[in-house]
This record gives sequence, C-alpha cells and structure tokens, in this order.
Amino acid sequence: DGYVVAVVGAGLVGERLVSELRRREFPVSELRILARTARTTEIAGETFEVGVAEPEAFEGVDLAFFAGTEGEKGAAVQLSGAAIERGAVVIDNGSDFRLDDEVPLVVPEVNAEALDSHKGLVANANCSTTQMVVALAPLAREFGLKKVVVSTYQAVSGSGREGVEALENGREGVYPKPIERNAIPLIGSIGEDGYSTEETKMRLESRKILSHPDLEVFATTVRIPVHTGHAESVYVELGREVSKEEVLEAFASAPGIVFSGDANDFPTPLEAAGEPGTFVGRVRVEGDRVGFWCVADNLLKGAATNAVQIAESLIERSLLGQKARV
Ligand code: 11C
Repeated sequence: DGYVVAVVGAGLVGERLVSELRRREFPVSELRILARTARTTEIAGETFEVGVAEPEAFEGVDLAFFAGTEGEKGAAVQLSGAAIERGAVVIDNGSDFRLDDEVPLVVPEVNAEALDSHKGLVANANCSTTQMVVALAPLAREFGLKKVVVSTYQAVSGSGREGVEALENGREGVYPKPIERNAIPLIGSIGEDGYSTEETKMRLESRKILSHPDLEVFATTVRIPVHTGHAESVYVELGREVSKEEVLEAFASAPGIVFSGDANDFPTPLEAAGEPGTFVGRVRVEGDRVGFWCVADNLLKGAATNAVQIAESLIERSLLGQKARV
C-alpha cells in the first residue's frame, strides 16, 4: 500500500526528505534514492542502494522529489520530463522552475489551491522565502500587505555540506569571505540591479506564492555562522491600521506558526533546528506597521518538510497517482 517514491539527490535535503517521509508516515510502498553515482548509503538509520539518476530509474514512480538546491542545479531540468512522462508527479526543491507560469510554487499553509492546476511539476520555494510567507500569510489575509522589508540571518547548511564544512573545518572557496566569527551580506551572486540572487528570490517567489504580483519586497540576505536555522527580521506595512491584539491573534491562529507573544520568549535557530514549524516572536505594532522575528529549520520547513507537505496536499486534493491525472 502506498506510493512508489523517488528522492533524487542524497545531500542534506535528500536526507531530510527521507527522514520527513518516515516521520510524517507518508504512505510509501517503495523508496528509491537516486544520485549521480550508485553506492550503498545510510540515511536516517536505513541502508539504501542508491541508483543512478537516469530516465529509466523513474519507471513505475508515482512521486519524485528532486532535492537539489543551488549546487546541484540541473537534475530537475534534465530529468523531471522523463519522470513526468512515466507518470510521476515531480516536486522540485531547486530554483529552476519556480517562476514558470505553468508551475505552481506552493507553501501549503498559504496557497495549496495552486496545486489544482499542476501539470506534473510542482516547485518548492527557497528556504528563506518559505518561512517568511508562512508568517506573512495571516497578515495578508486579515489586513492586506503593502510593503515588506526583510533582513535575513542564514545558516551555513543552506549551502549544503560544503557550507557546514566551511564553518566547522574552515573549508575555503565556499563563501567569498571567512564565515567563522563573521557575517556575509551576499548569498548567491550579485545581479545587475545590485540585489543578490537570494534577495531577488525572496521578492519574486513571495509575490507568486502570495498572489500579490506588485508587492514591494526589499530583502537583505546575510550568511552567519549558524549551522542550521534561518532567522529573519521582517518589517511590514499593512493595508490598514491594526491593534497589537489583532496582530497577535492573527499569528497565534495561523497554520504552521509556532507563536510566542511574549517579547522575552523569542525563538532562535538552535531551538528551531530539527523542528518542522515556523517560529514567530518579537512582535511590534505601530499603526499600520508591524515588525517581527521569524525562524525556521532551513532544511525542514525551508525544504524537506514543505516538500512532503506538498505531497500530502496532492493526496488530499486527489491530485497524486496516475489515475488522478489526464
Ligand atoms: C541558502 N537559500 O540558504 C539558500 C539555499 O534556491 O533553494 C537554497 C537555494 C534555493 O543558501
């Protein structure tokens, strides 16, 4: 009973996908791990014979997660078509298809209904975007959004194993400056407009997920020497004046948010790491302006947990399995 599931990529996100599928008891009849080279590997206490990621490996697969992020870009570009042709629905954690009009970009707490138009491929958002839109969604629903200004404090595991090695072993060449005892205000590369690719992702992906194509989003994205857990300082201008009580109530009742209304009881990356939720605290309200702090595990809600939640939403909406598809 269950679905034949493939996970493409055995990096940090691939590992978390396996552990989240197990932890959330996703109905899996067979789990295939695919990567560039075949090998035997242990993930989350299970031994897997890793297969080579090639078109034939998707024969019989119902659901394929592509775990790649920046460093492994291309796997979904090369292989998602082969998986879809064979009847799979693909959930891609990479950035290649996120802004494609034909591809839903989904954070289930925010826009699960976007899945209804999927054509075989669904995109998972960038980690820093995902947690921010989970926190912005209740404000958008209740009060309307006009402008968002965000600064991030991003963990090295967002860069995969290489990032962790840069922090823990001083590996060189991963970041443009040393990460230990430092803060680096450049994630990805700088575009012609002066924004980094990470900052542009936050702007464009948020607009798409929140269905707010002209939302002003000014992001400054910063890498800090934290292992796991991205934190964000967010300032929002709302569509109307609000009371602090209204804002606290909106956060406290929102799906996916672990809320702290006590200013002295703020969430931090160390506490968010290993947890599936988006933590929100340090709320300040002045008229139509709100400031807050949010934190989430970048490999879980920022990647694997959200991807598995997308798959669960596909099942709930009868959109997974070859019979459900035309
Ligand atoms: C980071 N947000 O923390 C990046 C990693 O588009 O999925 C994920 C890149 C992406 O470095």
